Amino acid sequence: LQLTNALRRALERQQFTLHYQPQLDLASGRVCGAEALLRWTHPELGAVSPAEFIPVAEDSGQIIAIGEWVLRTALAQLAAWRAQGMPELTMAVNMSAAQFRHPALPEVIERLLAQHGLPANRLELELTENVAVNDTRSAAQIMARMHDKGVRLAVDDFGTGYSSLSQLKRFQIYRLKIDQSFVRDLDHDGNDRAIVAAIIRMAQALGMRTTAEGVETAGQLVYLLEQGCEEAQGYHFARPMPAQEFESFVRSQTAQ
Ligand code: G
Ligand code: G
Ligand code: MN
Ligand code: NA
Repeated sequence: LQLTNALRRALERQQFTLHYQPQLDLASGRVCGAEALLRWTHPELGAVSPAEFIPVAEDSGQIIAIGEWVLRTALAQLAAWRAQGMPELTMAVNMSAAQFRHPALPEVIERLLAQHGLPANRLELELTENVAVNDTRSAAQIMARMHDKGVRLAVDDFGTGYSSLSQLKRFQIYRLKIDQSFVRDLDHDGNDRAIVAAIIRMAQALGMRTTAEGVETAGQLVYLLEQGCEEAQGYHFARPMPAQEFESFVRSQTAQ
């Protein structure tokens, strides 16, 4: 309850910020995208993890307004980067189930893309497997509409939920994000190596791309490259960071 009340004021008191984690194209080694990650700093509670407050915001319905703020802020940032002449980037935004099911979402997204003159395929919506597959008809309709519009759909934390391959194909998923729990022990766990290889093969067979999450070592990166994974993110490259640091990171890379 304390958290719900504090959350209610968080938007108007501007306590939210976004951090951006670079996503790397493995073939070129270049930054090709950013994942927007929500941060909340409360004056007394300090930094509260989204893992803690997102479920609260979902239960209270506040996730709709918070999620819209995230979309608005992330797309405004992407537009600013384009205006500055930064290399072409994709912006990945995490969506919770309630937000994705909300009937106003397509209009919100279409309005924001139009307002900033952004091509729809520069936005990638990250859904968990359960949203992508097990959810209501409205979610399926929203996915179809987003896909028709050109917005990309990514399945986050892939491998930890329940999805059937036929459903994945039907929903026209653009990308599978391989959950970091399979990446963590890639250097020494044969089962994880087999699972990751199988996910990449399957994605290729279904015409989807893969992003590995939580890459922390050069060994993991080498294995992912060998297996044909297209993109990766993780502390090996960079942590989630404020927009200005993200810009410096991209500049230092393109200066090389
Ligand atoms: O970056 P971090 O470890 O703090 O993220 C924790 C969890 O919170 C992750 O599962 C991430 O997907 C989720 N998360 C981060 N930002 C957002 C957001 O803007 N919306 C939603 N729904 N989830 C988010
Ligand atoms: O659920 P989702 O994949 O959106 O959550 C991403 C979470 O993973 C964020 O909290 C982010 O801070 C965290 N993260 C990103 N890169 C790494 C990494 O290399 N190692 C670990 N342990 N966490 C990471
Ligand atoms: Mn994510
Ligand atoms: Na994930």
